[in-house]
Amino acid sequence: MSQSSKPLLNTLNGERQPTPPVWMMRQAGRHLAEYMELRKKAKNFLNFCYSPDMAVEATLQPVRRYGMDAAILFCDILVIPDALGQAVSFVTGEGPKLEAISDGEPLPEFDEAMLHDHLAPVYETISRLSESLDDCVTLIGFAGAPWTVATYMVEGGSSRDYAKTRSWAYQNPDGFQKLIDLLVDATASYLARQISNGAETVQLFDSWAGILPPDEFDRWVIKPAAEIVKRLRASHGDVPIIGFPRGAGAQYPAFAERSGVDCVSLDSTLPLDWAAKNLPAGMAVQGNLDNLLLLSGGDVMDQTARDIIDAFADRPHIFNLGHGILPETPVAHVERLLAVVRG
Ligand code: 1CP
Repeated sequence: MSQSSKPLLNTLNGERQPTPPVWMMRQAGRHLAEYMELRKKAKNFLNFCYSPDMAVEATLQPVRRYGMDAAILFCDILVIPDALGQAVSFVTGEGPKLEAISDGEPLPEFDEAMLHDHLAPVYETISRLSESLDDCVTLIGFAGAPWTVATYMVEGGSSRDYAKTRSWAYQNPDGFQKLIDLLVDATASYLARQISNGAETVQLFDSWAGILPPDEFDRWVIKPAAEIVKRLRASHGDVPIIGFPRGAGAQYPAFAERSGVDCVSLDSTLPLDWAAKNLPAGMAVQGNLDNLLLLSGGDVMDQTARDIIDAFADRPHIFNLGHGILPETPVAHVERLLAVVRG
């Protein structure tokens, strides 16, 4: 296998690197002063996502400041409901707001041409990034996984217990399946277009996968991911895919074996020795420092980072957090963590 000049892409392709490549989920935005400056110029958050000039700049900020091995597209998982016609707004301090949909109401139509038309600025952002990034940096595209995006569409925003979504899925699984199928179609098509515009890998964020019992996890998390992977393999067989079923716990190995992804992103709750032993041998993993430990910093952070690197010493490993970087995280802690990881 020929090595590219990109350590992160090589890792995803199964080639373990002497030093784990590193990036951090939600590295763009949130904790950077230069992001907050840029954010002031946008009319609202979605407008920011749909403005290639600003989105390119936000994507590049953490790469410039820290020399991360990857740039992740600056966008949000909720552009999919927005593009499907379920208007999304972000209220500062309150999170996303959508007009909730429920069982019995007609679902949005899937009109592929309309979807791509709406998301054209995102593709423009990706193609500009792909031309401007340094040779050693990997460009990551992403989308929310159907289950996680469905929770926002059904709850109308963030939720503590996802009761409406879970009730719908229990009471009328065939009806709920139609919503998931719609999201599989939209997400697969969206990711394929990100790849054809220059994304070198894509990550599927299933942030709320961890609340589902095993049968539900299989139907609403593993199967939709497997279908998206299958479609991307058909159109772009050589592009590696990262899956992040956050909170999946004991169900991580089943996801790793059956979704078809090339790499699983691990949250911080997994015991390292258990994960190293129970995930398929040789499979690439990404993770998994607690984002609060990065915020806290200090010797415990350094030691935990070394333990993570040691635990995955015999497989391809990308160093990352177990969930997104928190807004209050000091830049100095990120710098220190990078120094530890890179020796
Ligand atoms: O006003 C602002 O600046 C909005 C804050 C913000 C930002 C910077 C939101 C609102 N989204 C984003 C960007 C974003 N979101 C990225 C871009 C790249 C990066 O920051 O590095 C990515 C990858 C996401 C993904 C995302 N959005 C997820 C999955 C990952 C995760 O953290 O679990 C989820 C669940 C969302 C939904 C979302 N977007 C924003 C908010 C406040 C929320 C709700 C979160 C919740 O329900 O807890």
